[in-house]
Amino acid sequence: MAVEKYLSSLKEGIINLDFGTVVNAAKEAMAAGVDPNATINKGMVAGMAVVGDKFEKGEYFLSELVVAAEVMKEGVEVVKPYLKGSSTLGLGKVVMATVEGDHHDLGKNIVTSLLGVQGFQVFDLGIDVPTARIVGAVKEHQPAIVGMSALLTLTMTKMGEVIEALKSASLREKVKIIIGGTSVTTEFADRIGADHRAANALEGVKKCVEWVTSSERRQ
Ligand code: B12
Repeated sequence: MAVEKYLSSLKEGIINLDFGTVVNAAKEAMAAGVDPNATINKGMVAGMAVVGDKFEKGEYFLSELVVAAEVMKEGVEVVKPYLKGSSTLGLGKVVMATVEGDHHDLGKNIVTSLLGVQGFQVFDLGIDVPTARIVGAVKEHQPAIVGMSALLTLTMTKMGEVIEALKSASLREKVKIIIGGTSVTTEFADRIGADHRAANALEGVKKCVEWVTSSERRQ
């Protein structure tokens, strides 16, 4: 089967909320040696974008979003072991969280997996994480990088709150801050004083590697 065929099965499987199609297409794609990053991004994430559009148009309801997310999680689980990296490098620590009020974690989980295989030690605080907990984790783990995810316009502002709290705790200068999520823009990142807004997981991970392997490294 051509690569496009697997990717379109994955995309359609997510759109149709079809666990079987997605899990089988993911397994077959891995067996055929398809790039795992493409499998996630050009297959499943592409399908999820359509699900989001359908939700916006009122064609899908919250229940469909919930199922689509579960289908995607199962698909990503199949692909995870095939994500390759240089995990022996020991690139440093990253504290990662979806900010308070926000329950979206598919993107954050992909970033966390990719950072892990790349050689970072990731402390994933999960979803709906209060600002104080993120600051506490930075104090405790002393990471080189803090990653935050938010998909709701309403919760994005929490990222700025975290940055202000890190400043108050005299921790801001000790970390690089990367943020991501569909509604997050570069202008927003600049406004709140983040170091980088990632367009997608791969680009974000590349930036993290660049930070810790360049002279900019802060620890
Ligand atoms: C799946 C989904 C859900 C699922 C989430 C399940 C889960 N476990 O994550 C559920 C059903 C729970 C959900 C709930 C809601 N959702 Co919702 N959801 C979506 C949907 C369809 C897909 C999001 C997704 O997972 N995409 C796939 C992942 C892989 O993409 P991603 O998150 O963008 O991540 C990528 C990049 O952004 C980046 N990235 C993300 N974070 C980070 C962080 C770092 C550090 C880095 C480097 C990179 C990075 O890397 C990832 C991979 O490349 C989007 C639509 C959309 N187009 O985004 C709506 C969407 C985000 N939801 C929306 C809404 C409104 C809601 C609800 C309020 C609905 C309701 N009425 O209750 C609730 C809010 C719940 C809450 N408190 O958080 C709106 C948000 C509108 C807005 N601008 O505020 C959207 C845009 C839908 C829409 N078009 O209206 N949702």
